[in-house]
Amino acid sequence: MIEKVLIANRGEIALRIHRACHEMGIKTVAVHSTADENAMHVRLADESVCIGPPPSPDSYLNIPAIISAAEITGADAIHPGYGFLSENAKFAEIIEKHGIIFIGPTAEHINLMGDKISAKEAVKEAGIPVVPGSDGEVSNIKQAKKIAKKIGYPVIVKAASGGGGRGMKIVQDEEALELAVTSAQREAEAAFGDGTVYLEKFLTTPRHVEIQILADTHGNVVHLGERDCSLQRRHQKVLEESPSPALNSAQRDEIGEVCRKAVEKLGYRGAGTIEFLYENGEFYFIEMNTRLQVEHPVTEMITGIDLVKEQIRVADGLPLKHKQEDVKFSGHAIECRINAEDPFTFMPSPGQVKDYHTPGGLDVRVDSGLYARYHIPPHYDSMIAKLIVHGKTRNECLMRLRRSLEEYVIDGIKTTIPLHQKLIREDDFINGDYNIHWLEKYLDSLVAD
Ligand code: MV4
Repeated sequence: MIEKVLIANRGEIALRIHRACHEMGIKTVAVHSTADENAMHVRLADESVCIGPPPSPDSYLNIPAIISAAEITGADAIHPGYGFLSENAKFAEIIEKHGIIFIGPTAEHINLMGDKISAKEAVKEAGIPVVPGSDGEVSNIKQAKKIAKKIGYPVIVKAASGGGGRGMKIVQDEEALELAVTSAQREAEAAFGDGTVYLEKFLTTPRHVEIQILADTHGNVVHLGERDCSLQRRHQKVLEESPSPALNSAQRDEIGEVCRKAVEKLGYRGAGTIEFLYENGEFYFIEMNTRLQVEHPVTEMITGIDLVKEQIRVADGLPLKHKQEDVKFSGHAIECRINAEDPFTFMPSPGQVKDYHTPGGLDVRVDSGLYARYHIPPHYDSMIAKLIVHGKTRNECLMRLRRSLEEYVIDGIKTTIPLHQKLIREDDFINGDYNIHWLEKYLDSLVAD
């Protein structure tokens, strides 16, 4: 039985995992860099180990230091959170070689989904609809031209080892194809040490809709509906919601069931997210994430299911607590990511938090490691808090979000709270009428005015 979990992360997600552990009677071990000595995740944990200096490669990405910390403290499992080592198959493998449980999928599944070509092939085989494209690597230009002609322009060149928007090139016509393929190959080789690229039809105005799944080691799989994550800037999500304003419950049940069956076929375990582009009523798979995601609370708020507890249970070999027919979707949830940044230029704004007051009341959740007088270190991601609000309807959720954003006081630094306050008052947002390009166009229009 898992009795002590080492949390290989920092910030709000480390707290989130700590909370699930303590509610399950599990002890926690925090690891931290020297920049995080006074961080909330260290203060809350039962034990803590310093694993290195501030730069992530020397601390939060330092595998030997983290394994040593687990051995010294006698942790029997490691939760990687998101980012850092969460999708590092080697890390998962080394952990298990040391007789420690990795709270996540197998190294094989992480590898399979880490390569975007093998991921696409595997999920297509398992019945998930994918974006039309090259069905594998494109290596020569003659083949690329033939495929592009068949699927029709515009097309997009993607790196097999990319993901999250890195290493992509949009191509409008045959004339531009050769340069796009060769430069994409060269850039992918330089960035990922793997120059493999593939081709897809470029969808011009899709939404980003992702399906949350949970699987145990007894063959049980459930889907927990979707999240709409279309509001993003430079591939960083800004606000997420569930359900998607674009889907009805029949569409949700249909794509959810397709994903559930596919994950069952793949023999996957743990939490996972299947990312789709959604355009003209059709779903097109792009990637699968093999980790807990930043935006998982919106799913928790509408299902009442604690995703981190379920992750720990299945890692311990226990069956999922819920069958698909037990999963009920209730109301609407929205998450605002709050960053220590200028709300309109997005310039990072680390520094000391002065006054601090969080919103509260019914159906309001704040996931954050902030406290008054805390110094936000400059070395890490600028996301410092997530405000997640639930309502019986989308409108109630929006009204509650407005008043919660008004209540939230984070003095001493710039935050993206003013952006959220403005954004959620826009007609397009209120109407749910947005796609993956909406936010960047909106931000451009603010500068132009
Ligand atoms: C696409 C696409 C259009 N067509 N693929 C960007 C992140 C990576 N996960 C995949 N991405 C895209 N792939 C095809 N065939 C447009 C994007 C894309 C995007 C996707 C989701 C959320 C925001 C985005 C912003 C720009 C481009």
